[in-house]
Amino acid sequence: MTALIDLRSDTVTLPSPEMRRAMADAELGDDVYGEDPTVNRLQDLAAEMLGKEAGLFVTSGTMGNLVSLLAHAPRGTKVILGDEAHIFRYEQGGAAVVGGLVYQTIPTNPYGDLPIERLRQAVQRRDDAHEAAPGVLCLENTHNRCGGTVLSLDYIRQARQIAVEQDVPLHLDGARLPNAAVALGVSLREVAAPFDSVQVDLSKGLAAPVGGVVVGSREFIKQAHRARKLLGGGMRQAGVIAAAGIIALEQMVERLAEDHQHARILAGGLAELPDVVLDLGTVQTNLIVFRLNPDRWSPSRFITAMREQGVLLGGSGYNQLRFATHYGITRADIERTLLACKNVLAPRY
Ligand code: TLP
Repeated sequence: MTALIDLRSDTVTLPSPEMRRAMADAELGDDVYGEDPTVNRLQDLAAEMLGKEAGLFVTSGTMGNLVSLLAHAPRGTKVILGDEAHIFRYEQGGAAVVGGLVYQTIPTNPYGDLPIERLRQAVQRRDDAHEAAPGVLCLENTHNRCGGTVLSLDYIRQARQIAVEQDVPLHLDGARLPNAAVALGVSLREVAAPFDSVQVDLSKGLAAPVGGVVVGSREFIKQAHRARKLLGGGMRQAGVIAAAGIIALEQMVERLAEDHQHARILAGGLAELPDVVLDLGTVQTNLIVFRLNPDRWSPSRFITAMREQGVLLGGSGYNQLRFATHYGITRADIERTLLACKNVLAPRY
């Protein structure tokens, strides 16, 4: 019996042998006292690689986004973000629940950017007692529900300009920022530069078992650190997991190119099969988001049929399906996945 090929998410990645060794050997202390040398090293490394003053280790991408929003925006102000943003769709409205913030969504373009004019209107400060004031503007790069699409540096700079004009902080949900940097062929620092704060996940394509980092100015990180404690995110000998995060940043960024290549190969073959609706233009990194002809397939029937062929994939929004390529997936796995898709969608050929 061959093992299942798990393409549900890049979160299923297991730590590399180097990570496991680093975890076993990590120097530890109590991080609530700021005394875990490995956590401190990870935070400094992340800040350096992303070109910001300071960093903070967090338990997850969700916590990274939430502490950022809480640190930036006073109660009663608006979180302005896309209607397909992970923060809006998948994080339980945490900023409203915990921080008394109001979400204002903007329709998302198919490749994950938000129309610039809508963005300008949303962040406009008006002297009007009816309205909640803008608190923070959020972008997502790469964009999960749009299929791992990458925001251009030019677009990000335009958004930056608008945020600066209105004095509204700009936050990036950069859960997959390293994928964006590799796809653009630039450094992490360049993608992060226009943002006041960035959260980057270590446990997705970079394959660490747990956690993410938030980076920004020293003052911002001070506030984010307070918010992390409020949320119960003050971990003690957290260096055990931070050690894997260091390896993730040092060793696992460049190899994302391989995941992107695997995604292109898989998407190219998939798009040729009957009943598949897939815009290959969206396949810019490691995610493939597609639909099937709804007259012939429900997403759950396809997921079940693929499982019987030994391949796991997931849903991604209404009637959409998703494959995610990642560390541990080989070219042979991609060929096997394509064969499984053919067996399910075009059994006669
Ligand atoms: N995304 C997960 C699921 O929650 C959908 C996945 O499998 O893709 N921002 C973005 C853009 C994300 O894709 C995710 C996770 C998060 C934030 C949250 O990260 P975690 O799961 O670490 O809280």
